[in-house]
Amino acid sequence: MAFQLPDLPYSFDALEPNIDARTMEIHHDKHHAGYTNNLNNAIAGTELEGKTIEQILANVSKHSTAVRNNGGGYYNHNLFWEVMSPNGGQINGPIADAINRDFGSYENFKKQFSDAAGSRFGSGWAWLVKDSSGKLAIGSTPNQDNPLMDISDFKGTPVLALDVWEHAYYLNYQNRRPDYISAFFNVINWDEVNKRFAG
Ligand code: MN3
Repeated sequence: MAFQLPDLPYSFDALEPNIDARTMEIHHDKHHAGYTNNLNNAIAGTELEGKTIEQILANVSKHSTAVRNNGGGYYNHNLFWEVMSPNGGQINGPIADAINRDFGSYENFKKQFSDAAGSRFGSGWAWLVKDSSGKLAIGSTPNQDNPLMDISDFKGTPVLALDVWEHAYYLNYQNRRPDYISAFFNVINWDEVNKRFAG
């Protein structure tokens, strides 16, 4: 069974004005679709057919660059769409307590996450992850790498992710990555983050 491009859980314009409809359309229908197709092409006829994306990423060092880049791109965008919502932005639930415990305050968390996203040189992702004890950490990865990959020097179970590739913001924000990062906090789907934190 090949990997499937998931539908966006909301309309292209649902996240406006924080993320514009045209960016969302191209990002999902072209970029994410491309990673999905290229991943399927890269694993076709290999031992990786039938494995879960998590199994593939956990041993990605053994596979081709195409599997690393497109497997990461497939997983990362699946997560990214889910952790945003037009009704997002209001932190609540157990993740709020864990953020206070591990970062001191929501404002400190926001600053550290924004710094990780802003200082990632070139293309990549910022992450909030948990370890096996539930402790949270913030970091970033280059390109389409992610914290599930055995080759990553930043590891953990992702609970929140932000795409800082230029394709994620350039139409609306041009070079102003900090403004895009700031707007992201208005659309974070904390209900979904809580689910991933509990899972
Ligand atoms: Mn992207």
